[in-house]
Amino acid sequence: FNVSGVETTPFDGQKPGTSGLRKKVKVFKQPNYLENFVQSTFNALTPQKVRGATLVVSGDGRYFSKDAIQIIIKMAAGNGVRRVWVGQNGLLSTPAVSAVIRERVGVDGSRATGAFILTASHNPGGPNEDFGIKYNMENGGPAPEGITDEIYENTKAIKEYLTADLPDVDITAIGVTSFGGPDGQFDVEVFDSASDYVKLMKSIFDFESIQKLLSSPKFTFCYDALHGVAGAYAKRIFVEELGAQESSLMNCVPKEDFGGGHPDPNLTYAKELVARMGLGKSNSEVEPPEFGAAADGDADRNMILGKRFFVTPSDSVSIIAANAVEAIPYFSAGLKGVARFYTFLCSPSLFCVSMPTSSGLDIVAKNLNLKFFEVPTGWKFFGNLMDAGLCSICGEESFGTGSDHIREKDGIWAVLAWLSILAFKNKENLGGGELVTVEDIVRNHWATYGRHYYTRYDYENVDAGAAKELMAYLVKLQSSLGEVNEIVSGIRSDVSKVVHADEFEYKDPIDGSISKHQGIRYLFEDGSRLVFRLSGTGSEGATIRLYIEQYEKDPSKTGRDSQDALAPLVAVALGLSKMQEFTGRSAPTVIT
Ligand code: VG1
Ligand code: CO
Repeated sequence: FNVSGVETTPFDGQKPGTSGLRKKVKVFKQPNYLENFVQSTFNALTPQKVRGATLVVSGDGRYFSKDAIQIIIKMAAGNGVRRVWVGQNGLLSTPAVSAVIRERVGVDGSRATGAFILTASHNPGGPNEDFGIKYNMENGGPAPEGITDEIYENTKAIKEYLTADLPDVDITAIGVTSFGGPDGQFDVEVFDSASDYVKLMKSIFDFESIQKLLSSPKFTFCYDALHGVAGAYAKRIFVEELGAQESSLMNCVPKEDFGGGHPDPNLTYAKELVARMGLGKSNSEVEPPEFGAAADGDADRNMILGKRFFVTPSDSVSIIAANAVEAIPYFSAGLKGVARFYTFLCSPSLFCVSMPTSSGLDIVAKNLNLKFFEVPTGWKFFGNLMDAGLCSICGEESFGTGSDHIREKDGIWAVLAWLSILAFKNKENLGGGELVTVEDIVRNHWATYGRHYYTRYDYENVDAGAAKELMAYLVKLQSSLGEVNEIVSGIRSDVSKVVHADEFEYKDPIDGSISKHQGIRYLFEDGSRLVFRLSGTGSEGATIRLYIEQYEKDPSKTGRDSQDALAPLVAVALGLSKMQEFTGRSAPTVIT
């Protein structure tokens, strides 16, 4: 093949957000739009990461992915990349890409040093919906801010991109296609999307004990992939490896438009699962399963449900952390031997959460005598800590949970972690005795550690100017705690005092980099918190996120309905921020 430079001019707004560049498909389809971003990424990498390198290119299978993969293959060849690895049909979940970078060895013994992941995650897909792209580094994690800033700078000055005159490559069949170019051979290797990931999961969890649980008639299970890429893994893992019934899988055929739905695993969008689990307005006569879970489009998020019971993501990560050593071989002496166990006992900080996540894990960490880190929103901030051995279990309130087995959050891992805990707690109960349920585990956790009532209000697609003004107003307001407390007590006299307010700023303890403006926090005397921040994953307008949290230590008061318990704080948050006045919205788009 021949390589040529194609002249181009910059597009505005190609700044990667919390997790890559996400825009409407129509925006991505403009001539040179994707090409500019890909070339800007190549130009931001050191030459060894491009010339002669092996790159993974795949994603959640959303509309426009197949075209994008062909474009990127040609540009990779044009930029001197030696090999491109593609999951069959272009499918790889975000956690699987991370696993492939870290673990996979190619047919010719090669290893990958990076990946383009094609996904807009939980955003809808289809010709009128969203597409997205992000670059992951050789540790398997999202490019850090230093790189994404450079990519953005490059997009503002780009004049040319390189591409090769290759034919389209068949990505439906497993195998290697080779081409000869000016620098020698270029290969495209298409491989099974699931096997590397399945192998990794089997090395972390005790599949035999999970299989006993899943095959017990006492335990019923269902999993909803919301037509995202998780479907490509669910059948292999839950049905073929662990013996769940095929009928326990819902929406597990990946679709380009996610069946027209919103592939976001929460109580609003995972309607079918929510009904099947006996939550919401279902009045079905059928007894719900004991356990249900869902994933987002790229399978890095998870929602965990028990029978008629919702587990908040903040509780979920705390419970996994509190039970990990006992229930999951990876965290006990099992897998990595004494070294890992020793680290677990001695490391000063193994748990990490993003700032808006509830302080629940903080309390577990204190109980286990471990410190923990609080990072800004977005998984890219966990990577450095993990690489330095300072973080092994981490989570975000946004249905993201994971560990240092890879450098992305991992939806199926979270489900396997919960199944492991259930299997462990029910070791003796599967034959006779009463099943310890998801709800039992959560209520026991609250009894031991107290409960963090938690809710998030999202105001989606708000006018960007109005959202900025609201944030600016809150920044200004926080400088005078006296004024804040006057407003607070004027709204609800039963809410405690604000003792601290700030704009969250993070200094990475490993590379010293500083991330500013990561959300405005109001901290109350009784441990309650309000956090306001702007989303970095939307594709249109602005999304305001409001996080509301209240800690209850008294075991007799941990069983309340969370919206009831939080009502006073919600009123304070809305009043303090003048939410309706700024946004014109009397209610949020989504409550989770
Ligand atoms: C949201 C979540 C954040 C998560 C990010 C990517 O970001 O709040 O916790 O890491 O999505 O998740 P934001 O900036 O919109 O609040 V995913 O599953 O979209 O890769
Ligand atoms: Co996702």
